[in-house]
Formats: sequence, structure tokens, C-alpha cells
Amino acid sequence: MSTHGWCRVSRWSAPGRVNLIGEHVDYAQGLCLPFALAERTVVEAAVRSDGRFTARSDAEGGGVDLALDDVGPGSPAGWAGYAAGVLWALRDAGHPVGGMDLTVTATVPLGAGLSSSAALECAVAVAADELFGLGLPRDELARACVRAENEVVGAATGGMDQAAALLCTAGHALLLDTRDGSTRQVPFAPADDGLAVLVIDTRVRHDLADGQYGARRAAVEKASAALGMPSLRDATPADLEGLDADLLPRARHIVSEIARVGEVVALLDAGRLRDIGPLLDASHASLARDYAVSCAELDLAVQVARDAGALGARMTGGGFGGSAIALVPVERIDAVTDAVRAAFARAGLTAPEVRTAEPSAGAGRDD
Ligand code: GAF
Repeated sequence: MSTHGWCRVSRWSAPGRVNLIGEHVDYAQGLCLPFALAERTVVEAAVRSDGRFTARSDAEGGGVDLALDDVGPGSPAGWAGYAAGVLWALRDAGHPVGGMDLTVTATVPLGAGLSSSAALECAVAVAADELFGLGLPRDELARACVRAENEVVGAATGGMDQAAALLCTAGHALLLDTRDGSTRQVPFAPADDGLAVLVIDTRVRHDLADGQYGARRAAVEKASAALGMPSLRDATPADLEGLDADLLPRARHIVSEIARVGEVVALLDAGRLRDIGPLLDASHASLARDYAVSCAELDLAVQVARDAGALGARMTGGGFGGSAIALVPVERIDAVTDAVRAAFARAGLTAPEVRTAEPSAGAGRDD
């Protein structure tokens, strides 16, 4: 904690995430298996008594200063909407939230598909929860963060990223059932098996509010409606046979991906992390072919990582850019990293960022 003039300023932070498997199913009542990264978004926050919200960030650039009463759908625009939107959602749910000064002092890499937006939302949520003495359960904070993103920013995302940022614990992946919101901590410590998860940021940036994400979500909802089901969670491959040709592959991805999450969790529960590689590969193939959310750079990263010794690899997050993950024996980390960098250089692409992912803790107070 530090003091700036009369104000007491404290720090809170929330992590980015990768999703091990269960992609694009969080808006279809499916199962996801994210884990939190060591990379965190840090906010310094202090209460204001005049009902205004100010925010600035060196990484994002620019800042805002507006009355909380003026926060709402589309306002403020840009990155500050994720932060202000959380206060708006908490107030809208009846919680006594007032003005705040916010400084974002470090961020999860932006636009890398590692959930920098949810990290910002969730850091603000835990700050507001403590500063205004709300004492809310984490799942309720997660709901406020999702509303900020859906209603203030206007991105029709599901709730996986916010659940990951708020509920993940170190050394675990979070099994999230988005049908009832239930969660289970699944022990996940790749280093214990001589493995590492590499995160390969392709440096291709994509905005989840640009229409493609919403189009996939709309297709899934259309497919459930056509089948007369509340969601595709309980659909079988046979159920899908009557769907139109444009909806069939989208629905097939959802149904097959949910099944793969169950298989991965069973293998992890049985202590067989080394055996999940083919399921990661199948997830990527499904996302690329059936769901059409990959891109050439992600496909290249995944293929080269496998060829250089990864046990399995897939895109992670919303896709159309962002990051891929690869499950790699520790003795192959350098070989895989070098091979991916060399392949990107040969193809004339921007050099990717490659880092190892450490299953880390969720959001909290830093000092
Ligand atoms: C993005 C969204 F924000 C998540 O809700 C999820 O749908 C993910 O893409 C794909 O699994 O990160």
C-alpha cells in the first residue's frame, strides 16, 4: 500500500489464462479447462468521494475521467470500458459502489489471446469488492465482469476467461461447467511429469468485438434452436445429422470438443498427462476445419511445434490470431521454440513470442 496525498492506494491483480481444452464452448453450456498464467494485470485503486471514475494505463495509452452515472453500453469506449463496466455492472446489481481512481501498472500481453481484457475486469472487480466492502462471492464478481464485457464493451463473449481469472489456483486447471457454473480444481503440474506448456503468441491481433466471434455464437444458437434443444450440451453426433450444411460443422465442433474435455480430465485424473496430446491435436483440427476460427499463423505454430517434438498442440482462446499452446517434454523446449521461430522467419512473419506457462493463482490483493 502507498499514500498519494490524502488517498490510500492499494494494488490488486488478476492473471491471464490459457485454455488447455474446451474452446468456444463456454457460450454453449459446455465444459472448459483453463489455467491461470503467471502474467498478471495489476491495478492501483483508490476510492473517490465525488462519484467520478478515472483510469489511466501506460500500456494501453490514454485515460478517461467521467462520472460513474455516464458509464453504460458503449461508454467509455476502448479499454477503459472493461474497467468502468465492472463498476457499472456491480451498481446495476444493487451494490454500493462509488467513484474510483484507477491506474493500470502492468498488463497481461495485450491482444495475445491470453485474456488481457478479463484480467483487467477481474483486477478491478476484486479491488472494488474490497474498497467498497462488498464481500461478494467470486462467482458473482465473475458475472459482473461478464456483463461489463457483453453490455458495456459489446463483445458477446462467454464466461470462461472471467471464471479463470477469479477462480484458478496455482498448480491446477479449472474444470468449469458453464451449464451450472460449477467448478473443480484439477491438479495440473506439467513439470512433475517432465513436461511444459509452451505458449506461442503469433503476434496476430484480433478483436473479439469485430463480428466473427459473435457470428460463431449465433450459429451455435441457431443450431440448438433448429434441434429444439436448450443448448448443444447434450446433443450427440447423430442428433446433428438433420442440420443445414452451414450449421453442421459448427455444431459438430461443439459436441466433439465437449467430449474431448471429458476425456482430457479423465486422463489428468488418472495421472496420464503425457497421453492428452492427441486430444489437443484433435481440438485444433476441429477449431480449424469445423469452427473456422484458426489462421495460417496458428496452424503453422501448431504444426511446427508437433514436428519438433511437442506431444500435442492447439490454438487457445478465441482464435483468428493470438496464441497456440504446445505440450512439450522439457528437453524439447529449446528445439520446439527454435523451430517455431525459424519457421516464422522463413515465412516472413513477425517473430512470435514463446514462453512457458506456469499454472498460477487467480485474482487477489497484492499489497
Ligand atoms: C474468448 C472468449 F472471451 C471466451 O468467452 C471463450 O469463448 C474463448 O474466446 C473461446 O473459448 O476468450
